[in-house]
Amino acid sequence: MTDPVLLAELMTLVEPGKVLTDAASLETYGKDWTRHFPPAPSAIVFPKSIEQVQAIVQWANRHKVALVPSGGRTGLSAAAVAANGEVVVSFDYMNRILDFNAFDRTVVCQPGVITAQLQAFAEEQGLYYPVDFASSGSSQIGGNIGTNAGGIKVIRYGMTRNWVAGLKVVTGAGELLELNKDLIKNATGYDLRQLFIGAEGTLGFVVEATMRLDRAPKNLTAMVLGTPDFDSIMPVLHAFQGKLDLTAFEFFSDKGLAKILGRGDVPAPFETECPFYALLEFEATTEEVANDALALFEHCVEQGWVLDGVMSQSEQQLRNLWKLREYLSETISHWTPYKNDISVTVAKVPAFLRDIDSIVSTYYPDFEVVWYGHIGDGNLHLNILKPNDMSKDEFFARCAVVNKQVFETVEKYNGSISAEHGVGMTKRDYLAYSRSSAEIAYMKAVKAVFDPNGIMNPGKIFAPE
Ligand code: 2HG
Ligand code: ZN
Repeated sequence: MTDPVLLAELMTLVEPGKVLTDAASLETYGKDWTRHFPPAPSAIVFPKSIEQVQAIVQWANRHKVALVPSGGRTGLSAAAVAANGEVVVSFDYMNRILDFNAFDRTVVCQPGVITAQLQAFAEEQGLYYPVDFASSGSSQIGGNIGTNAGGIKVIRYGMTRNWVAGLKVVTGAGELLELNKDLIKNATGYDLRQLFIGAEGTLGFVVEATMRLDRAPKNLTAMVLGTPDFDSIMPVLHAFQGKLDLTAFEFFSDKGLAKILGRGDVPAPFETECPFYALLEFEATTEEVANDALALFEHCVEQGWVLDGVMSQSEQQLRNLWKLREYLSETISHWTPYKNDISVTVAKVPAFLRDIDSIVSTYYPDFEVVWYGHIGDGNLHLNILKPNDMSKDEFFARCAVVNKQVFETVEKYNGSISAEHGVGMTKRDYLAYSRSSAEIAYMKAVKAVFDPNGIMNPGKIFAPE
């Protein structure tokens, strides 16, 4: 869409200066954190109101122009990449918190509200917004809803889905819908709100979201435990979960730790070197809880599941321990990693990881492989690092060859090819490993209902027809 007449019409729908076509803006707003697809949007538009979003969608329908939603652009599946001349709709100027209801503990957000902004707002009210991840400083609520973002607290609080009380959406047909009206109980048929959560902008735009808050956690305390092998991590999880309400249970490998320590700004948890590390967190509400945690630690050492460990004694130590896990994705991004974000049910994790690990060591003998993830949710992040002397294209091509084996294993274990990063463009060709053909046909039919002209983020989730 480079037609100047269409562009001029688009400009009349928003405030002056809120359509950009300069090369730097196209490059910036045309992509997310993935590096597979070169951005090539034709324009970026910044609506400031629901009415303007509706006008943009109606304009796109009239002229059959494809639209790509854009939030904080921290996605890892190229769902917010405009690689084919689309118009990017950025929510940067719809970034206000509109209302707070202390009784319902709900906050009405425009889609461009940054996750950390909502977290800070909740804290000011003595409450808590529990969906958290390393990119919370730039990711936006609309994007979190579009991808049903997960992160590091899912084991206790679930995914974004659990915290959406109500939504206003503009469908691909240009209609404004108010979904669920912020109700807790609402047994009136299909819950269309849930359909828009995780839809990656393929059905319409989220233009307002009422988010729930929770009580603030008390005295969060973290432990980092070193294990002699991967198989020891799951009994540690089982032992701690049997006694404590964990708010997180994460893991990372020695290679991941080495990369973090290589930064020079994060202290090592302890001296003993271990192949794997678990990071767990709980609310140490009483001394008894803290003593229970220490007794569990000793039990795990006696069983041979844990070689060494540390428990945070202050907020500063808590923050430092979290850096070991939270800084991983950003730290290894310098090696242009090839990413997989796969999941199985928790009980299947050890056998599944063994199978995947043997594929990885057979096919990638010379590549550095960094494992980490939300192991308490059955979610593994498999990152293959690019050797310095290999081109990006050759590296991605070599990694892609192994996808078949990896995803066949995911299928064998009834798992997911994308646990929390979404499908976007990077995983769309592999959807059939996680969803049956009948299911995919129903999904496409649902899209056609909300987006009859196929203008909403085409080529995402499903390959273009
Ligand atoms: C995380 O858990 C994010 O840190 C990013 O989901 C995962 O970089 C990754 O592979
Ligand atoms: Zn993750």
